[in-house]
Amino acid sequence: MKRSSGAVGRRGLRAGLIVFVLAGSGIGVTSVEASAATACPQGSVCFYKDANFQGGISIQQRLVESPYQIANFVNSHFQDGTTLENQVSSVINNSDRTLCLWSNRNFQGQYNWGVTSHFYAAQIPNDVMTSARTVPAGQSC
Ligand SMILES: [Ca+2]
Repeated sequence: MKRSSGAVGRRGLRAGLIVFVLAGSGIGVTSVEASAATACPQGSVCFYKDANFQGGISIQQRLVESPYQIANFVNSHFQDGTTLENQVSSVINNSDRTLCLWSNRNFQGQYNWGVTSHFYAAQIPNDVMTSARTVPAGQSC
């Protein structure tokens, strides 16, 4: 997945990420939302290898139940067996918690990213995320 300008370069957590859905590759918000709803089960956090929920899915149960975190993506995988580390490009958070992502292991790094409960991000900073955790809705990462 090539990096798309406009979806990267700013730091900080954001709520909802609607701006980045609109700034994606031209796919309408309505169609993205419909496909997202069917692709990621209710209550789950789903990572995708490519933008717009393409290229392979990974559903990470450790983010929606104890320990509610993955300190290093290197040993987590997409369904095709490839590592999550530095590969995630879009995210659906269909859980009741806020999802937080970082570009380095142990919740560190240049990029952090927040995806509100029951929201999605059709494009996040491409191929850099390496750790994640969830917090109760309304709490900061
Ligand atoms: Ca990717």
